[in-house]
Amino acid sequence: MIFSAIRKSNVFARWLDATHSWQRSKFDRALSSNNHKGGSTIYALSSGPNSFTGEDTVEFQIHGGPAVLTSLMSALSKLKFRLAEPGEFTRRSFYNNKLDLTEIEGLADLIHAETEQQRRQALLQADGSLSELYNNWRRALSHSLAHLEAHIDFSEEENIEGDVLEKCHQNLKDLAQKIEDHLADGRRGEILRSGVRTVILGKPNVGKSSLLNNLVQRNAAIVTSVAGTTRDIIELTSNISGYPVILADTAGLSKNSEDFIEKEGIRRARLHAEKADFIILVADAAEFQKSGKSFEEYLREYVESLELGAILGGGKLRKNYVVVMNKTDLLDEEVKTVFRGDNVVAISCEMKEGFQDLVNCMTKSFSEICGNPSRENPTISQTRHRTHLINCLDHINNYFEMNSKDNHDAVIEAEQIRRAMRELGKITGHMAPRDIFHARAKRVFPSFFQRGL
Ligand SMILES: Nc1nc2c(ncn2[C@@H]2O[C@H](COP(=O)(O)OP(=O)(O)O)[C@@H](O)[C@H]2O)c(=O)[nH]1
Ligand SMILES: [Mg+2]
Repeated sequence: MIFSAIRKSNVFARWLDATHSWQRSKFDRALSSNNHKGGSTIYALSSGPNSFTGEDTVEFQIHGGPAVLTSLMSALSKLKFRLAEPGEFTRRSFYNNKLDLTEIEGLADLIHAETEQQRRQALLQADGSLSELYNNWRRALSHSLAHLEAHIDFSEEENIEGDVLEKCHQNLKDLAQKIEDHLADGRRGEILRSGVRTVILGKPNVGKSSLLNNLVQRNAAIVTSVAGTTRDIIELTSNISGYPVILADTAGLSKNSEDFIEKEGIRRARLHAEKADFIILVADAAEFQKSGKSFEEYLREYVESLELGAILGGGKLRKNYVVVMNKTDLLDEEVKTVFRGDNVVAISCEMKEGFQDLVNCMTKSFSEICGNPSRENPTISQTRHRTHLINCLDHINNYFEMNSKDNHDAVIEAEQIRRAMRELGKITGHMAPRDIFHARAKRVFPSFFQRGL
């Protein structure tokens, strides 16, 4: 149970002595005079500004019975404490400049992280990896803006270096490139945060639902020998090697279905596949054996017959996929060795064989799809960040476009850089104008300070 003090200084001053050291005995007395006998209560004091909120905070460890808790809460409320509102501690740490918005988002993600990889990404963000990156970029913009404004105000005076503008343009170009590279990350952080959307596709009766059940280790989807059993999409979340996965079982893709419901199921399966991050294409190994074709030929014709060419990438399968040859228990021994290829796995749902190979193959792809976030290379984890970064880049590009025209107006151009800064500030929750002032004041006009102007 967490309480926050409403009148911080007044409340805590009573339990601090003249040297600001915490007097537990005084606090004990205050609680007992309000009818709370805590027994063996442990107090942990974090003094501001080094606490989570930046304010003085005390934590209690008490016996967990409801009566002890009620008595403590009642005593505390008489001592002018009240219950914290939801998120109030975090809000206070934001207002006290202890955490910025990206760190708060990271903290929320950390609390909700369900898999190891999500935890790692959230922890990096909560520890300020994204803030550091965006703050550095914001500082770079503010530096350029300061020089641009100095150029506007004083370009005719001699104390402005001639190549200031060129250097400034180069810095802005470098920054725009960095933002572009950061944006072209294949949405890695966002996918890791929300889960890798994985769709199981294939002909009816090849064992798609059996595969789903084996991956989530329960009978989630109905398995029968009747073709067209699965009609709607069945979606389940799972944790595969620390990666969060949203697995979708679909209706078998058959061209000749006359059944209205099955047709609708197929339409939905295709739509889902188009949006998927990863595709598991299931085929019947026994059917391949019967066909007498080479594996490559069979696979090509199978993809064509399902009309998956466009989704999987023009006949050639796109990168984020695995081909699963199911029902290997029905194969002759010598046929089992023909399934070769980086993204091909042979399994038997019936005998529960080959699943380790499948999981290894999926893990390898997921690590590429989700990336490996690090302190040096943090990834965008929210669409909100992406939107502001795109806006920021647009403003920088607008700046160069305006600047390339005849009779351009330097003041209007500079405003684009100010807007670009503001967009980065919106990601971290910082305000831009104060930064511009500091940059102008400290970096560009140090002599004004010396002269006391
Ligand atoms: N022999 C054998 N039969 C399987 C295997 N996997 C699934 N089946 C059978 O194939 C039929 C269709 O399975 P199902 O999972 O419903 O296929 P779906 O239509 O693709 O979802 C069922 O009768 C399953 O018992 C396997 O590995 N070996
Ligand atoms: Mg099915």
